[in-house]
Amino acid sequence: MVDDIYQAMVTSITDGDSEAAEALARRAIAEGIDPLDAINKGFVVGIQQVGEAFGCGQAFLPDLVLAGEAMKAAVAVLDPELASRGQQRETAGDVVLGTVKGDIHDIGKMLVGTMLSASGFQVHDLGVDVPPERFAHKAREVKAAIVGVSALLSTTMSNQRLVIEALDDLGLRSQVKVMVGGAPVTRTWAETIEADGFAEDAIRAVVEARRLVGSNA
Ligand code: HCB
Repeated sequence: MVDDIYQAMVTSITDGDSEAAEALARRAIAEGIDPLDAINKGFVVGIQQVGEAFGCGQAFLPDLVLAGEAMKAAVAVLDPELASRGQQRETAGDVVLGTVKGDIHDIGKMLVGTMLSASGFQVHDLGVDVPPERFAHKAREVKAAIVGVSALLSTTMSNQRLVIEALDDLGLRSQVKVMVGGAPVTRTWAETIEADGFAEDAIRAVVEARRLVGSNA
């Protein structure tokens, strides 16, 4: 039953079991399960449960680390499968993506990057703990249409504003759209810092990115 495999995926993440997560991701591909469903109905549900348990003191930092590693192991298997579904499309635009300075969370950013690539965008992932100037210089180098900025901590959210300022400093603000996201980020916050776009998950990030480049690709 498909529901059983989704439940096993959830458990592999809550147990922080990278081997099981990787094996389940491979099984999903072998059984023809949509890789996006595997991520959203299985693995992401697991990481959300770990986050909630951490939030109310029922899980601890090592649990988060193990769950994060398991999540990455699964996504690493599913990523090429997702990307291959978008291979035939024309490039919809270049996107510079990164997690703000001071922040090392990268699972959500990775998913956004995967989905944008699968949807025809050329993604330049700068990784985590990225200084504002690095976003701006990379945007100039690749003539990016969009800069996607992730922040997972309420203490690092304000660095999204600094990325916008860094683009402004290089005279790029009118040419590059900024899309922000991350668990604590809201549309209201996006409007406050005058970002051009906001997305609460990787699927909506694709819709938002298409809107920002004015494309239906
Ligand atoms: Co981390 N952590 N963590 N963590 N962590 C959170 C984020 C808390 C909410 C947990 C809690 O308290 N309930 C919390 C932040 C509280 C706050 O500030 N409001 C927290 C904390 C406090 C910390 C540390 C400070 C803990 C400590 O050291 N005391 C520390 C921070 C270190 C640092 O960054 N300097 C820390 C560390 C870690 C790890 C390393 C153990 C691990 C990260 C592993 C990794 O990323 N490689 C980790 C994890 C896994 C989490 C939780 C459990 C999951 C985050 C995650 O991956 N979510 C998280 C709790 C939670 O969020 N429920 C917890 C799943 C992804 C799919 O969702 O929101 O990241 P997402 O991304 C979405 C969405 O936001 C959007 O699309 C994505 C895909 O659907 N999106 C974008 C994201 N970026 C976008 C950019 C765009 O342009 C557009 C859309």
